Amino acid sequence: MANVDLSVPQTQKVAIFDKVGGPVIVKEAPVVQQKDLKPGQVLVKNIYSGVCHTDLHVMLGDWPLPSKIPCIGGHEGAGYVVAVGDNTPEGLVKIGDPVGIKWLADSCLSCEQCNKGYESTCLDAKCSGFTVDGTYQQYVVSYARHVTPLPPNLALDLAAPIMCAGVTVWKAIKSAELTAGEFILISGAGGGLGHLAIQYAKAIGLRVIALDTGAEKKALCLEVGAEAFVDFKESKDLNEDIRAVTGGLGPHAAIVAASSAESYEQALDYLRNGGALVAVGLPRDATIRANVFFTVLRSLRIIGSYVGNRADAIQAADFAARGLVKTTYTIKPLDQLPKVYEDLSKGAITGRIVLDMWA
Ligand code: 8ID
Ligand code: ZN
Repeated sequence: MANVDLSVPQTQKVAIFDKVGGPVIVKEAPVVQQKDLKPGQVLVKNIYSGVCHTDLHVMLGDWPLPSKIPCIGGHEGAGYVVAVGDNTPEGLVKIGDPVGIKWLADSCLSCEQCNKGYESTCLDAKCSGFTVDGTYQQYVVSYARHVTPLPPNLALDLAAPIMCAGVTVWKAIKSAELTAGEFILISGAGGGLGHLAIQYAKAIGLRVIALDTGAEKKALCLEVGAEAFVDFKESKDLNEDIRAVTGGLGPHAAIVAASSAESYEQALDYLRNGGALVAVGLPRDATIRANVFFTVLRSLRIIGSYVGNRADAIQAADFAARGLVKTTYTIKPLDQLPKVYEDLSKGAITGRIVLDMWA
């Protein structure tokens, strides 16, 4: 943290949209000052933010739930605490701490869902870049009890994408309840979530099959640990090609982390009996069609997995700090965000884009 200026200026750069569909505009805006923070809130000087496809869905109004308007998107932040609200409980954070800001900005921590560890389904959950302003700004108001303490040896540009892509796929993989040596298929494997999912799965001894398209994504997937790559655009018979690379029976689980509705279409077909479909990708107007007879007779499991809790985030960051998981990313300045959205919508981004909030 050497030489980081922890003072709080009056104004900052933000990327904001004020109607569904955009445009996203980069402009100067006020910084919330310490005296205006509520108890429990912290101000984070944000250094990097990953760009998740979720932010694009939010801006386009792809989902049945609308975001706040106007909205500053972003939920993969990494930076330093620069102010803490008066009467915030002691011991959670202090000025200068490196912290991550995830999608789940806050939850009540006292309801049944929170007590069981399902913090993301708390009815009082606040979501960065959706129901509260997010990380496409230089100074973010977040919540002391939910920011992620970052390992001091994890560089902030590597930490940022872990705060959504990393924690989400780590939780999703755990939800499938597999054993080392079993096959897991990652759909959307060359994207931000997918290429990290390959690495978390490999790190716990799973055998990974990557599903995506194009030579660049294939190269990345194989480089980060997939045993085989199936190209969903080239394949004449997806079901057969996936079964073939898993010794005939299909994977024990499929994490669907693609942003298209089509990616859900055949997922139940290519699973092994007893297999788990873990739904992660959130395309517009998508449905999982499950034949009841075969779901029962093949004992298939269909699991929805939504980000992760505080412990999942700490675990996910720990894998990254130990070098077991490393995001492949390109750094861009904040004012490039509209172009990044354009590329994301075309499926033209391999790995992640990380925005340098100060470039
Ligand atoms: O908590 C959650 N469930 C959660 C958290 C974070 C993100 C869900 N998400 C959702 C996002 O909202 C988005 O819908 O996961 C999805 C993927 O996010 P991302 O990784 O940030 O998106 P990306 O980098 O654009 O990667 C998507 C990949 O999917 C591939 C694309 O080629 C791209 O590499 N893909 C597509 I589009 N269709 C495919 C298909 N039919 C496919 N891969 C395989 N089969
Ligand atoms: Zn995300």
